[in-house]
Amino acid sequence: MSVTPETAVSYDVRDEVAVLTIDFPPVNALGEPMRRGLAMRLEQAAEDPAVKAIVLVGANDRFVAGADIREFGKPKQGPGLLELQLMMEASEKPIVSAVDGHALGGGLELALAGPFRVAASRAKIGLPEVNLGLLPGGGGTQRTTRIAGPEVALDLILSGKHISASKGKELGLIDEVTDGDVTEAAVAFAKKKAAEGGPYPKLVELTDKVEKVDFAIFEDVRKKNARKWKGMVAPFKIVDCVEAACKLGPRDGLKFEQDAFQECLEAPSRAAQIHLFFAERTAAKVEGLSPDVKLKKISKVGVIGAGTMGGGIAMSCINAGLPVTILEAKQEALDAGLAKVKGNYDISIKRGSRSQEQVDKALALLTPTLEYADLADCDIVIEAVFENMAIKKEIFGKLDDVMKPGAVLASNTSALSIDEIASATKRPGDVIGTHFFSPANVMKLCEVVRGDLASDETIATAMAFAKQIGKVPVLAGNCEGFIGNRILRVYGGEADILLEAGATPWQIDQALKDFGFPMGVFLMRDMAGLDVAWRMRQGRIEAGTLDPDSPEYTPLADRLCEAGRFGQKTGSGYYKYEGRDATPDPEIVAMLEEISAKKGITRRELSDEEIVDTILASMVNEGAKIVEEGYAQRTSDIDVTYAFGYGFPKYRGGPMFWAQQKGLDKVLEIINANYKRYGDRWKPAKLLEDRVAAGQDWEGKPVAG
Ligand code: 3H9
Repeated sequence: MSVTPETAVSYDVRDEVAVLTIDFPPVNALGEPMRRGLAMRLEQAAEDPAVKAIVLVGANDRFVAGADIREFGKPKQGPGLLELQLMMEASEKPIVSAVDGHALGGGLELALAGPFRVAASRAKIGLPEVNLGLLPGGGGTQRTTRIAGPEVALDLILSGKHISASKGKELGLIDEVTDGDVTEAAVAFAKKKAAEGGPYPKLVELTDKVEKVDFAIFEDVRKKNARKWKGMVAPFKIVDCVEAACKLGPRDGLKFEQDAFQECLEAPSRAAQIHLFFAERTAAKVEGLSPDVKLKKISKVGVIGAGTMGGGIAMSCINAGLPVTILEAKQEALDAGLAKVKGNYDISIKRGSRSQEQVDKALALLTPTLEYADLADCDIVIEAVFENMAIKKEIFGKLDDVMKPGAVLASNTSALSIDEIASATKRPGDVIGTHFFSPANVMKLCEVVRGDLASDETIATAMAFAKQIGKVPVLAGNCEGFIGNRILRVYGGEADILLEAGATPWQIDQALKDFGFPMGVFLMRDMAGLDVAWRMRQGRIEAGTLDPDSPEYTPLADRLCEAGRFGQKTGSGYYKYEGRDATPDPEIVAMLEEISAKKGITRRELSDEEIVDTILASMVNEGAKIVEEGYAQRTSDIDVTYAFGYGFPKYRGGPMFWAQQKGLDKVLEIINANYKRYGDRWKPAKLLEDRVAAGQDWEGKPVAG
């Protein structure tokens, strides 16, 4: 059934109060029919002689999730949010917003345009526009500052966090919180206000919180975050707007905010972040599953291994309220793992990100054990021991013996074949990879790796479970390195080649940092330690799967390890270290000159642009191959993987989106130039060639111009 303004907002009079119910699935966003409907109903209520007050409520227990993000970048139709807000401010009848579920972004701004808000105690409110490369453009920066003061406004709007109704009340954003039916409470509240009589407050005109402001706070925030916000537009504009709320009158402040909103709308980072918003939600969807697939209910989790990964995975689960039994082979390892988990929680208490009460509640859900039998009733068990196939197979054999039928058996492997792990059980359909990223309690990405025999139920359940514990799931096929590490290996290799061509580790790292990565390739390797990869290379050389005499073999990392330079932990690697501080080391340049000379390479100056383009083009080409080979469902899944697991700057939307913004044809040119220079490993992905030949973007839509 198509949505019309009449159905998007319905009208009902209860006890002299007009109840306007917004029903615009899925999340009651401020889309065109809804805005038209609301304008129409506000007028109807204003003119209705039987009505003394107005209540705005959202259907299906949710208020309004903000502007309709699908409309950004399209021509505006119908009344805008600002027009609705003017109508609400001008209303002679008191308007009460009844907030349940979420009031976010433009949704909260809508509620703040009226004089009063009653919220259900479970409701959450927030101004999360910054996560979309935007700022609250419906008066949010002005009203929040005037209601709660600039410090609160900066914290709320720059973090984009959702806060509880009771916190909202504490800040003055909510008038009343109820455990009962929010519409009933709002109707009663509205009747009371109508009986008391007007004029009703206009929140944008409040002054006491913007009167004695220390203006130094704005410069402090800008300075403190200058590095973190590099390349972004919205956070700086948010600070400007909150400052403007303290300096300008209410109407000028609103105008200032609208101009700043427009600038954010036009910035490329807005398109990138909105791309990621939808990409994240699309990534959770699995194509081709049987329509009657049923999710298995996950209410108890087992984790095998209490090391860094196991502990982090367990924390993610208990933070989400799921009981976890964590198993180790030896008591000392179990004790050390639990101590680490507690230590992590202590840090979060000190930082103020969690309360003692929340931590106690989470830790009460964690049960340590040394016995496999104690895992028997878990709905999912996640193995997180070190990467050794024989050990993993032994563990999965034991799990096969003890776990209840239908339990999901997951491995956190980052490199080993899920099919081979599954072969150790008599129930390969229940086996799946859940590859978390370190620190697992913080990092959002979870690659769900489907083996050939994984059942539809297991796949769907693992994807839903990842969401349940607050992760961003991406489905990957069982290829070497899955999605993320397969691409990492390719672009790490290209970075090594660039060193031999004439670059230095610090030039490459700085170029990547300037692009927006939190850290460059070589600093990251130094932090992780170079010795493990060295041993793996030696193993592969001995096994004959890696040829150290091939011209493509880049020996610098071996030279470093032979010299005992294992990275930060030994005081030197690609850099020299004083504690954690890295400095460039001329010895590395000498080593590189020798390596290049031996290979007959004349070292040359490389521009930062060439470095970034080469590294990114290699990521894009590999990403396209992964999609083409069916190991990822779609190109936007590559973006989600990189933005949520590998530090790719979110305001650039991910590597595949970057390629699209640069022009797929331009990226293909870079790939072809390298193909000519280096040969096969740069062979262009067919998917990319096909899209360029057809003048299409990744989704097959025609490219404008
Ligand atoms: C803004 O308000 C600007 C103003 O300041 C200025 C105006 C002048 N629009 O997340 P879910 C879709 S900017 C359109 O899986 P949940 C979503 O794509 C906005 N669509 O559900 C998905 O579609 P599909 C500020 C939206 O229950 C479906 O709804 N607001 C929007 O896990 C379900 O989404 C925000 O940033 C939207 N605004 O979480 C809030 N929101 O089923 C953004 C969602 O086809 N939204 N969809 O894949 C959220 O944070 C979450 O969706 C929410 C629900 C918490 C509401």
